Amino acid sequence: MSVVMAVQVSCRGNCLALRMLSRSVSHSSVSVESVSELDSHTHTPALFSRSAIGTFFQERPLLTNPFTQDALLRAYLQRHLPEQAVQRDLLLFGERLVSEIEALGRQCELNPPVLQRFDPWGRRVDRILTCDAWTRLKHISAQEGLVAAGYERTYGEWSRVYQMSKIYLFAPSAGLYTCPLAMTDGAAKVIESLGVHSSREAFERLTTRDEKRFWTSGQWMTERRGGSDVSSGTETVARRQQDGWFKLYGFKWFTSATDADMTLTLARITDRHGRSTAGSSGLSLFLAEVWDSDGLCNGIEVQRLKDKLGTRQVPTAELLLDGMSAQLLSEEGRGVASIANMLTITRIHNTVCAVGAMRRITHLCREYARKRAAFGKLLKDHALHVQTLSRLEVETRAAFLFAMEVCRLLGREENRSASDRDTLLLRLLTPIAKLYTAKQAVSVVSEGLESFGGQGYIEDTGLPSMLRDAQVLSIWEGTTNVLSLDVLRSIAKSSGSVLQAFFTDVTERLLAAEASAALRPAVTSLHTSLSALKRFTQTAAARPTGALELSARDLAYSLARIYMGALLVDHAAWENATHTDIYAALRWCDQDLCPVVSRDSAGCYDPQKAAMDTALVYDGLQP
Ligand code: UCC
Repeated sequence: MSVVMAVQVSCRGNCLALRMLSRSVSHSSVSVESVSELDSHTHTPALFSRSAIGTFFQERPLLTNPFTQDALLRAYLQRHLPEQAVQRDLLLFGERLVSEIEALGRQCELNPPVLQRFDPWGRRVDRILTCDAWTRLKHISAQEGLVAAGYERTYGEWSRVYQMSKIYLFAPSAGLYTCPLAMTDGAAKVIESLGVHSSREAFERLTTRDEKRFWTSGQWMTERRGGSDVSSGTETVARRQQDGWFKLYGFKWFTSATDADMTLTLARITDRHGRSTAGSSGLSLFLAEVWDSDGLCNGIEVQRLKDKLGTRQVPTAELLLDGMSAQLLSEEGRGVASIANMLTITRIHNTVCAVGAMRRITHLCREYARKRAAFGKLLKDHALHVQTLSRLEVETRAAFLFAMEVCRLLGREENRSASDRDTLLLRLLTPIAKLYTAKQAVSVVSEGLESFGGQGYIEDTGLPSMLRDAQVLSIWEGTTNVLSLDVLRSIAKSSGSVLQAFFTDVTERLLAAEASAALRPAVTSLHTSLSALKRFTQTAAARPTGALELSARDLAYSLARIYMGALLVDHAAWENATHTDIYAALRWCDQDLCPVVSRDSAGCYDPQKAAMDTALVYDGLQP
């Protein structure tokens, strides 16, 4: 059928549908199906007609001010940061998210970046072209102080909570602009902690609210040999120049938000014979501006942009560094330890963005359930449906409190008000929060999409991109297993002090909540799990080689679940807590809070089981 015919048929169909609507309205006992359309010539029932489309359209879930909708965020701030100025700023920011930012984020999804390799006259330019909305989001990020607020420290030790509350609200509307912001924040943190005088201008630009001066930073760590094993995977070399600067040569396999103004990257400094040191101790940290004053790459060839499952809004590129001019930022050979500060910040951003995604989908789901009817009533009146949403809510609340606690600890450290215990907890909890909330985000967003039925699978609702974008959260900035091993690293490096801090902190929170009879089942369950975990960790050192590594992921999960339980209980024991706060704490503690002990009892960390795991995985594999 031609397009014209299709339009004509469609118009006729619409007229018929209108006629039928008036009939079905005036004779309400007559259903649309029973007045089935008769072909006007043959008087036979038509198998399909325009009228069959009907007049019903599902209402879309509306996004309203995400700050005013968020009971837990508001209660948390009321408890810890009840500043009028913060409330006002978040309220206005919430309005701006709905009226302006949400649409920009969507435009970024629909207009992904492209690589312009040559100019019209054949000159190699390697420009990464992003849409106007992406640029606008950069300006808004500066104006709103999304990085700056972390460094202005207006609210002392609560400054990070304030900043991250904004990132949390921003993330699900921001078309992944949170990615460059995370790295920008991380770069500012590295420069600040190294106190490097020569990069003061860079620091000032990364942390300004002036949109014209604002810079974003990249973080180029990943090379072809591996994104996780940075120490042996980094092949890029740095040749010292006479003026003290360096020229970098190498291949960066994944660089995110490559349109950034500057970047931090690792390379091996060569001696005059071209030799360099292998391993972690051979790596140094460099700062480089990405573009020169003519907008041309600084000794960089963009090989191609990556074609990704999600985060399509973000330009992610493969780069050949062919003499990139850079300045040494860290001490020689201290690259990994120096960039670890950046990893802490980007992992915290990752956590906050994961919670932001969970919060957005839970809000959309509950909104939709008030509008969508099935089986004769609204979804919100189906107990099973609401039970499912309530479980998502519990996950989101636990994740929110965890994320905010890590931000609070970071704020205390930066405000120089952190106790030794705070510092130890920050080191231990950062990788745990990142790895656990990333997994939660994928599962909560996926379940959330399901609650929209088929609509959750339809691209132009904007819902599928939420799932695609959530999937990266457990990959970049350290996969779940790499971070689980980082938890072991933090335990080993502190000779177990991070665990002591953990046990003391959880115990104190539980003791403070013991007076509440309503919370007793949760508190008891947490005490039991905590004791079991303590026993496990006390015997861990005596286990056969390899057993500890096998338990690393379950250990991280156990630490996460117990800590999140303690935070939920702590929040629910607050004098202004509500019944829902108590209920959320109880429901969280229904689950196995200490899987490392359950799996240990089942013998999962026995080296013989590792051999069985291998046999199972490779069962049937042909050579
Ligand atoms: O770049 C990427 C994408 C960018 C997009 C960012 C946006 C994210 C936010 C989004 C929001 C929506 S993805 C690439 C990310 N790559 C990684 O995350 C690397 C993963 N690999 C690791 O984390 C590894 O564990 C390494 C590289 C840190 C391990 O290296 P080594 O050399 O094997 O580690 P060592 O030898 O154990 O540690 C070297 C030093 C030690 O300090 P010293 O020398 O003083 O003893 C460690 O204590 O580094 C220190 N260190 C740390 N310090 C290692 N890890 C840490 C840590 N986590 N915290 C503090």
